[in-house]
Amino acid sequence: MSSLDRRRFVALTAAAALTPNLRAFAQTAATAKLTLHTDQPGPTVPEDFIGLSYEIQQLSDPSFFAPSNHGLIAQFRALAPHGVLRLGGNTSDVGWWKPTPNSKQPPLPSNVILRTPPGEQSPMALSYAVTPEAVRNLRAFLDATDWTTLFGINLGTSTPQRAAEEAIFVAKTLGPRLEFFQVGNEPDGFGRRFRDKATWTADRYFDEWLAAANAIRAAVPGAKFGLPDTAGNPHWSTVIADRIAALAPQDRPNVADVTHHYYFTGPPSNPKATLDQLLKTDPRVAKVAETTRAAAIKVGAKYRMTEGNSCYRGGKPGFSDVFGAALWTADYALSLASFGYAGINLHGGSGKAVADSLGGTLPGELLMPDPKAPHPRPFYTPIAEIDGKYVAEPVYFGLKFVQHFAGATMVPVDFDPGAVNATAYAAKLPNGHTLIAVINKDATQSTEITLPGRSKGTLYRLSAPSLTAHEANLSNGERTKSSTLNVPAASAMIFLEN
Ligand code: BDP
Repeated sequence: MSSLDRRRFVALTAAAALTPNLRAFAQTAATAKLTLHTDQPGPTVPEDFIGLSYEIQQLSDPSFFAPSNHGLIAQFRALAPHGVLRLGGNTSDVGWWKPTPNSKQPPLPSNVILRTPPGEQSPMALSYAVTPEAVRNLRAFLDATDWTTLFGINLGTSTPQRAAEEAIFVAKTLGPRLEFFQVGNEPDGFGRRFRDKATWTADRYFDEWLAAANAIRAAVPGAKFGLPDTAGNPHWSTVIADRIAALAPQDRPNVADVTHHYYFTGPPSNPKATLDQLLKTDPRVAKVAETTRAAAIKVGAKYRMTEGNSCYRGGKPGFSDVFGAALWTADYALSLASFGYAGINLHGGSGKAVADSLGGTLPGELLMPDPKAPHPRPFYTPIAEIDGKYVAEPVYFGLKFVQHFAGATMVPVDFDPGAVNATAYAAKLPNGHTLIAVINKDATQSTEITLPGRSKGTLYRLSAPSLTAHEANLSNGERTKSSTLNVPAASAMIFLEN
């Protein structure tokens, strides 16, 4: 089936499942109450808030992030005019820097205790080289997209000296396109693959990280860093912030961002991975935000969610790749904006790179009746490669929806949607115009809000035939003069006063 055929097929099957939505339209919408606290401005959403996360193993194919990859460049540009590409993932701790064609893969350092998680290929069987050509092409790709990058450096199976050698070339080649280095991916999980679980702690990690960061700083004056890039364990941010704050000012590496990851759930077989659960508000988000923010303030840094998505281990079919995940993305990204995050990077990329990050497979494929049927690989990717084309998936449109808030200052709201599962966010653009987003995650009930005094503007709607449709549509904007806005079940809307 071609990608177009596939789209048409899913659109038709989704249309057949439309009945609950139609029923909702027939009902009178529940009225929601929205109050904006314009006198208490919140955080400003950076212009480069929106980002994507890829396995840095993608660099093993220098033609991927390259100026010749026009289809991918077009998708990046259409998503955000100035986004952030994060390169990392599990593969960043098995890559090695190959400065010349004759360079040989270095031996494993003595502090590595290699483990192979059950059912996976050995981490080192999946190691690969990063070459100068790949980094040069990456620079040209970033120039073509007008994006910047967060560059992952191996901590799990490398040495400070090798980290510094790579960093010199990367910093020189990427220039202003490099935001910062991220040394080590999800170090809180190193006990599974690279270190002795019994003795591996946040302090041990920080000692190793500092040795690598200091080697990089000595070689690249002005180098900036993001850390700890943890999978879970938000208290690791507290530990590293205390350790950094205790260093003499001249000994402190320049920390740009305190970083962490977030997956709503996982693995794909987890019974919690249902749209119903995904579309509830997860209290963990606010808790992690609070801890991360406190750590960032302590070290004078920003904070960013550098890798995340709906379901770890590559995502789940019918969950990560459907419209429900787009509504989740819009809601989650706007909640991070209102908590003052510098940005969000949803994880994705090529099936091979993400499968390799997981020891060689995408377990979600085992849940498909026919794994050979065309599908996004990995399931959660914002941009899929299907039949040789780069296809924007539902979560991509969730991010694009939130891109409307770039540069705006969040305005706290009180929102009472009654019995409807909906959320709302507001902001003010630098020109003083108000933006309001309502995300109606309810599968059956529509909601209606009244906008006193702000009725002229443009509406952007994020919609699909149903929560389980394999598609999303983001409208280009329609004029409105009505002070009552109806947000149908399973859809989202932005009102832009103008
Ligand atoms: C994260 C890893 C990334 C994986 C992802 C996943 O950093 O490399 O691809 O989870 O499990 O833990 O999908």
